[in-house]
This record gives sequence, C-alpha cells and structure tokens, in this order.
Amino acid sequence: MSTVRLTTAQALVRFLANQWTERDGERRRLVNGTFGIFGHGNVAGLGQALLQAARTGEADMPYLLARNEQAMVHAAAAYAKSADRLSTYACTASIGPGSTNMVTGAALATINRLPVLLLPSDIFASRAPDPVLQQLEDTRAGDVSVNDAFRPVSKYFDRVWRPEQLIPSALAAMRVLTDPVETGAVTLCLPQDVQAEAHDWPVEFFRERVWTVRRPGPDAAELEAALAVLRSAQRPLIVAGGGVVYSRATEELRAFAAAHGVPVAETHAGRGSVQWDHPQAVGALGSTGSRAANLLAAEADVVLGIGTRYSDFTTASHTVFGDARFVNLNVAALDAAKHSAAMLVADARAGIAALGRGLGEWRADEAWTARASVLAAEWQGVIDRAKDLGHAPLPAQTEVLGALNDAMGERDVVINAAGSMPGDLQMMWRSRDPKQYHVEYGYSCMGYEIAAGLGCKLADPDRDVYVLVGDGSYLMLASEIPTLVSEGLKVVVVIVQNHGFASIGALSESLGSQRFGTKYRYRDEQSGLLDGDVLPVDLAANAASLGANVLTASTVAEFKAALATAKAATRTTVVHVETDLHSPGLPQSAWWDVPVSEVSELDSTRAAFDAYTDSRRAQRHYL
Ligand SMILES: Cc1ncc(C[n+]2csc(CCOP(=O)(O)OP(=O)(O)O)c2C)c(N)n1
Ligand SMILES: [Mg+2]
Repeated sequence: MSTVRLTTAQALVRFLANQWTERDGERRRLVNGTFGIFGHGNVAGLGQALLQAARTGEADMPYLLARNEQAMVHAAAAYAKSADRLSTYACTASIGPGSTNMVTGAALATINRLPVLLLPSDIFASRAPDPVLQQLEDTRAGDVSVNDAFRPVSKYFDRVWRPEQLIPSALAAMRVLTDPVETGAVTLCLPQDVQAEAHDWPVEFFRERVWTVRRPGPDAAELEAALAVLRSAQRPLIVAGGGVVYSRATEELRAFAAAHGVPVAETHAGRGSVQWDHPQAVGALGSTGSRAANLLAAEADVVLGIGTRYSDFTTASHTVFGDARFVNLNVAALDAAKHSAAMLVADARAGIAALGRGLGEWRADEAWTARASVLAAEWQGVIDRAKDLGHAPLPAQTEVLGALNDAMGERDVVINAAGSMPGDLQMMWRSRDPKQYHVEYGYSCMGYEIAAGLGCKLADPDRDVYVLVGDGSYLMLASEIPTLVSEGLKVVVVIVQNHGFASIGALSESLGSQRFGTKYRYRDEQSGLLDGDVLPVDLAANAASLGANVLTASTVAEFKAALATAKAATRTTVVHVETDLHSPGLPQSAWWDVPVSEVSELDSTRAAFDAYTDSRRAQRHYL
C-alpha cells in the first residue's frame, strides 16, 4: 500500500478537493471551498494546509475569509440551497467562541435540511497544556468541550482524536452530506494538536470519489395505496414544499397540476415550484398564505403534500385543513408519515412521474379547478392593491416589496429570513423561477440575509441577488458586507428601516402585550419604557463605512430610481429605505399559535387570551 505523509489538516483538505456529487449526469464539487476565521485553534493546522494548497496547487480548495463564524455558516447554507444541495462549503473556526459562533448556523442548516461541513477546532487531544485558552473545564468528564453543543444540531458529529480516525470520519461525513434524507450540518471537530500531527495516509484515501445524490423511486404497495386515495378525490390540493425545488421536480409538478386540474399551494421553501401565473397556482398556504390557498385547504378532500415538512406556518398551527385525507410524497419517511398520510417515500420527481402514470386520465372535479382559478385571480387583485397604496408620508412595506418584485429580472434572486417581510413576501411575491424566492423560514434566523447574499452570489454568479434586510437583522449581522467587497462580488442589499420590530411589534399588540420592547427608541423618562424619540442611528452611513455603495430613498419613486441605479452598479450596493412601522399588511386568513398569558392584570392581555382560546378550538390532530 503506498502512503503519503501529511498532517491531518493537509489530508483533510486534499481529501475534500477530491469529492464530487452527481445527479442526472450533472457533476459538481461537493465542497467547493472553505470559509474561515483563524485563531490559535486552526491557524497552524488547517490554516497551514489551506495555504499550502493555495501555494502549491496540490489541492483545489479556495479559501474565503469571513467576518463572523455564524455568518459564514449561513453563507455556506445559502450556497447549498442555491445549488439544490449538490454542493456546499466547509467552514473552519478556531476553538471556543469561534466554534460556538457556528452553532446557530448549524441549527439553521439542519432544520432547513441543507448540507454544510463544519470544522470547529477543539481542545488538545494530548491534554498536555490543559486548560488551553478558551477551554471549558468539566468536573465530570475529560472528553467534553464546548463543541459538544453541536451534537443536537448536527446530522453527523465526530471528534477526530487521532489522525487515522479521519478516514472513517471523513467518509461518513460525505455520505451524510450527500444523502437527501439525512443531510444537514455535518460537524467534524478537529483538536488543534491533531490538525498539525503527521501520519502516513494510504494514497487511495485521496482518489476521486463521486457521491450519487439518489432519486429513490416509490415502493409499489405505497404507490398503489397513494393512487387509490388520489383517485377517490374530487377536491384535491397540492402542497408544494422545498423538496420539489431541491429535486428539480418543478417542470413535472407544473405538468402534473395542469394535466389533472389540481391547484398548487406553496410553502416558503416551495415558493416558485409553479410560476405565479400558472393556471393552477393559488399562492402561499398557511399563516401567511393567500386567502385562495387557505380556503381551498379548508375545503379540500385530499391533500397531496410534496416535499414539505408541514411547519406550523404551513398548517396554520394545525387549523388550515378541513377533513382532508393526506398523501405525502417525500424522500424522508419522517415527513411522509405526518398527518396520518398515505406515505409515498420517494424522490419528488420520481414520485410525481409515478403518480402521473398511475392516475392516467383522472382529473379533479371541473368546478373545483375552476373555483381555484377564480380565487387565485381575486388574490392577485389584493396584491395589486397592496403594491400601490399611496401610503404617506412614509411608504408601506408592501409598496417597497412590490416595486422590488417588478424591478427584478426573471432569474434574479430575493433573499430574506426574519421579521415582517417573510410574511408579506409569502403572501404577495410573484415568482417566475424556482430559484427566485430564497426565504429561509425553517429557522427564520435574523442575520441570515446578507451572509446568504454572499453564498447565493458564489453559487450563481450570473444571477442578480437582492437581499432584503430589516433594521433589526442588519444590526445583528451585517458583517459580510466587507467580505462581499473584498471578493469583488456584487449584491444589492435593501435595508428596510422602521426603527424596530414591525413583526414582533404587531404580534405583541395582537397578543395584548402592547408592542412592549419592540421599538428602537430612547428610554422615555416619564413612562420608563423604550418609547421616546427615534435614535440617531444611521444604517446608510454604517453600510457606507463597511465599503458598500449606498443609495437612500424616502418615497416609492425614489426607491424605484435607486433600484435602477443599483441594478446597473458593478459592486455591492445598499439601498436604504424607510417605511412606516405601522403600515398595513395584506389581509390574513389563517392563524398562528402563540400562547397568551392565562392570568393577567392587563385588560389587553385578558382580551387577547379570550381571542386565543376561541382560535385554538379550530386546532386539530390529523388522524
Ligand atoms: C436571531 C433571532 N433572534 C430573534 C428572533 C425573533 N424575531 C423575529 S422577527 C424579530 C424582529 C425583526 O426586526 P427587523 O429585522 O427590524 O424586521 P421587522 O420586523 O421590522 O420587519 C425578532 C426579534 C429571530 N427570528 N432570530
Ligand atoms: Mg425593523
């Protein structure tokens, strides 16, 4: 057996450079590059290995210097989302805080089922200098470190205590990253001494490996049972989730919906599965759904869920569906089994094809299909009105989002994650391309947005990327603007300034908590609350100080003009627009379960509790 002498870190870099994925004849690098921030935990181990790779060309592993470890994991997750999970980035962080900063990113990736490879550095395997700077000391166990916090949020976790242990560990990591069911954050902890330690590695470890991203077909018995339920349906509704997009099943879904006259409602991750003006498109479903989709969900007799995990926003906390039976086509049994469904465990594309063949000429009731079209058209009228309110003196958020939607090209991408915008976007966005609507709503993590712009742009350099970020999110994590600037990547960042939390403020008010603590204001001396004057915070100046071009707009007309300038720009450009914190949103037609205090001294809370108790009566198990 021929061997090569390398450090553990050098071996890992060389190994990663030789991993590929393949699906439908498309071959991609599994780990396209590495984001990192160096500290004493990784500068001399992985840092040296990455430098050697760059200097000698012995391994193709581009290195990108991020500014915040959480943000770099978001960038990797966004890259993977854009790449339909066929490719991702690795993230190296120093031990201690550098590593634990990645835990939030790991949770986001795992919950959204997006592959990211995390390489937190770890305490000395030798234990010689214990406690090393930033080491957690545990009186009960010697093998615990802060990195154990990654365990519940990782789909695979290992700590490489000895160099040769990397071989099984790295192979297992690749298997999990490329498995459409298992995928999520994969964490290999690398003790700082082991990273730098040499070993004689079998050359075979570094050969090119191709991991097939499989498309499992349906089981014959499950398919028969699913078809029987569907054939009995008169009022069927499709719920399209992220699995449709990741599986690239959108063409098949469009054809299936048209052939069988089945309306299609979409989740956040499934938005764009059918283009907005497809004859069967009825918009978004659930708490922030269209009235069309929510009415149809209440009346449907069979729901065909495809690639959805049925989050509470989709089901309106288990209130949106009526007496429907469910058929769930999903690559993961976990999701296929939800709502006591007839399970169809399969790849979305393979499953839709099999269902289409089995259904033959079957069609939904003509009246049902027609009613769906009427409701969908009515909802488009609601959107048109929300886009053009003439709200003054500050524009309404829906006007800003509408202007952005109109200004964007067919293939451009819009990114968002948290605050009031995901709800408005989900209700009103007109998607033309399956990759256009990039809203992270599995973890809804403030701070994802700008970092995700970086990941998206790396994945799809030929698409224009528009990041929508609230002032709250911006204040949490604008750190990757300088990274975009240094890498020469152009993203348009739209900062929507409303001096606080439009989202949680409105929620607070509806739950009787009077918008307490949701405004960015001076503390008022008399009330003792944060409801004084607006703060002298200038996010436009802040963005300029980070190296971006900055444009400001205070009316919708100015915003449109700024977008046109930003579109033509060749470098990262921020458009700062102020909107009315209290501006009207779109009409809500479904509930969201947020419990209200059962006892209270406040009238507002008591009234909200009564309303909450009423709403909860509609909540059900789907048995
Ligand atoms: C990291 C993180 N912390 C807290 C929350 C809870 N949260 C959801 S929306 C929101 C406020 C967002 O404010 P902003 O970005 O200004 O958006 P707006 O609501 O004003 O549209 C908060 C605190 C979250 N989703 N993520
Ligand atoms: Mg805000």
